[in-house]
Parts: sequence; structure tokens; C-alpha cells
Amino acid sequence: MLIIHAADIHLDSPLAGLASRAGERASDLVGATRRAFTALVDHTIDIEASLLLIAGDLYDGDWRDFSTGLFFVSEMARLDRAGIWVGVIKGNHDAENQMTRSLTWPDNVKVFRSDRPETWVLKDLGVAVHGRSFPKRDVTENISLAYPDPAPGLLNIGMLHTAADGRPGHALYAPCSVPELVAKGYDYWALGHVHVRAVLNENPWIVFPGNLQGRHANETGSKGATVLTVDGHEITGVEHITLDVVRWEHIHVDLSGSEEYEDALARVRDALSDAVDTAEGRTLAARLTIGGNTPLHSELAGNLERTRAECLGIAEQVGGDVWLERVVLQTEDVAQTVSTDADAMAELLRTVDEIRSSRDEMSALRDELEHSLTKVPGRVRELADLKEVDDATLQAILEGAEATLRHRLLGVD
Ligand SMILES: [Mn+2]
Repeated sequence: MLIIHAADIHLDSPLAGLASRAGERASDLVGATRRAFTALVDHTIDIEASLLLIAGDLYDGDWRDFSTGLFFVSEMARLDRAGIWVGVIKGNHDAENQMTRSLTWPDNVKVFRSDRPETWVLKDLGVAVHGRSFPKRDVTENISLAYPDPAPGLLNIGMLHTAADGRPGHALYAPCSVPELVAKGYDYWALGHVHVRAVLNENPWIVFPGNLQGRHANETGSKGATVLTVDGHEITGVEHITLDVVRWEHIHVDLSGSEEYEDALARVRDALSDAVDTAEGRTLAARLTIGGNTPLHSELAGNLERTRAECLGIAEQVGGDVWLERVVLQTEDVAQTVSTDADAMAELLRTVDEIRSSRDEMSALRDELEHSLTKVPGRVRELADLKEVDDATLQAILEGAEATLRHRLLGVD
């Protein structure tokens, strides 16, 4: 028997901030969560799994209309026709009190109650599933402690939306420890909430499958679900399967020692081409960072618009379906930095260094920038990725300004 464990589907997640930058790609990206979910249902049917478990955050939040729910109904109906059961718990994003709309699900779908943990016994499968939905977004107590004892003679699975003992970037909801989960005596803990796949324990299994589809540039790499192979009441295999339809990656290109513009472009092409191979035919959404110590620095940084356009041009040529979410230039030119100290250039570089190393100067710069930005329409700020002037953005702006000035001063004129 096969059981599929998925979590953090975030159906119809709006990919905030991204849609406006993505232009004509936007609908492709926004539709990715649905297409990945369809791939999950296809796979569940193809391998003739008996049970699909969804461990919270099936929805990204309250539905804007009924289309999200109707999509889910149609996918569940396909599983119903194939005789496949589905167990769902609600997480922080789709907690009971976050949802103002609801629909009646097909009979094969079991949604766990939110006021206390309960056990769902699937006699024919020899499985007992224990679970509890989030009643509200911020569940801060350890709800695993009240989960029922294992049912004797059955395979026992606990479904829990939790940050476990804390994971970077994830709110500490329903905290619990691995020893506490182990002590419950279940065979498998089907966790959700943490978007990076993680196997916390193997005997018994305690697994975060990760989210089904990356939603932004910080959710990189292969995404999917976990397949359990069950023999009698014993789990004999736990395997990650890839189901994402858009692959997010951070691509780093090192231009150290590169002296010719054509060579720099060739390195970018190689890196993009490798990433396309890794994406195996999926749309590749990539954040491209170009770094390293190179005499090309001033040329690249001095004309960022061209640098960016060259990268977009390469992306069009590498063979796959590639969208560059952002091009980040982090090159430097050490040789130039230590150049003569008697001229205007040295004065300029010193001034920039002084600003950079002074907390007061940096905060004055930030204030000035933020003041100027108040005159820019919100949508334009979003497009320019300047909604928030954080430290990294400020540094990047300063470096860009330095490179531009340097390029102008050293330029052929
Ligand atoms: Mn969550």
C-alpha cells in the first residue's frame, strides 16, 4: 500500500510583489500552485495510492471567491472516483477562523476538527490517522501533547502543522520536540508548515515534505511530496517525489579573473544552461547573482541596464523556459580600489567608504532615499523592488552609485 504525504500547497498563493515584475509571466507563476496540485493528484492516481494526507496550509488564506474551493472539489472528485481517501488538517494560513467561505467536500475527504485532536480510522486500510486543525492562525501551545494514544493493531499516523522545535523563517506555531513526538508511539508523523523538506527522525518517521511548489526566489530547488510504502502495518519506504512545475533557483556566477566582456557572458550562459538542465523541462525562475573580482566591474556596474539586458538575452537563448526574477551585480575590482590616492577618484572612493562605514551617514542616506521614494508611486517602487530600503538594498544602491561614478570618471570621454 502507498500513502502520499504533502503539505503547504498554498493554493492560489498570489506571489505578492512578484506578479507586477513578472509581466506576461505572472499568470504562469500564479497558476503554478494549481498545476503542481494537479500533478500531485495525477501521481496519487497513477501509483494507485490508497490515501493522500495534506498536513496544513492547503490554502494560502481566505478565498477571494469560490474558484479556489471549486478547483479543490474537482481534484478531490477525481480521487474519489479512483477510490482514494484524503485527510486534511488546517494550518496557520487556512485556520478555521481565517476562512469566511466554505464548500461541501466529496465524501472521500476528511477534514479534522479544530477544537481537539481526533482519530480517523480507515479499517479497510488498517490505518488510524490522528490529527487536529488550527482553530486560529497563531496556535502557540503544544497541541501534540493531547493527541490520542496509538490504536492497537493499526498503522498509526499523526498529522500536525507545527514549527517543531523552531525553523528559521517559520513562525513558531504549535511547537513540539522530536522526543515528544517519538514518545507518542505512532509509526509516522506527517508534519507541515516548514517549507524545506526535512526528515527529523526515522524510527519512527517524522517528516516535513516541504511545500509542493516554490512560491518565490527564497523557496529554491526541487519541491514535492513524500511517498510512504506500507507493508502490513510497517512502513518499509519513505521517498521524496518531485512535483513542482516552476523551479526556483539562485544562480551564482563568479567572474573572478574574467577580463573580456564576451568571456563574462559565456560564464553567465554556462551557469544558466546548467540550471536549465537541473530544472528538467520545468519553467526556471531564477535570481542571478554575478560576483567576483574582475576588471570588468566598472563596465558591468557602470551600465547596469545593459548588463541586465545581456543576461535576459542569454536567458532567451539557453534552450529552456527561463525567467530571470532579478539580476544582482556584486562584482568588485580590487585593482581599482587600491589605485592612486592623489586624484579626484581617490577622493570619491574615500567619500563612499566613509559613508559606508558610518552608521550615521548610512542612516542619513536611508532617510534621504526614503524621503525621495515617497514621491514615487507604490507600483513603481514595487517594480523597482524598492518597497523597503533594507540594509542590503542600501548597500547595493551605494555600490551601484560608486561604480557608475567610477565608470563615468574613467570612461573614454
Ligand atoms: Mn504554515
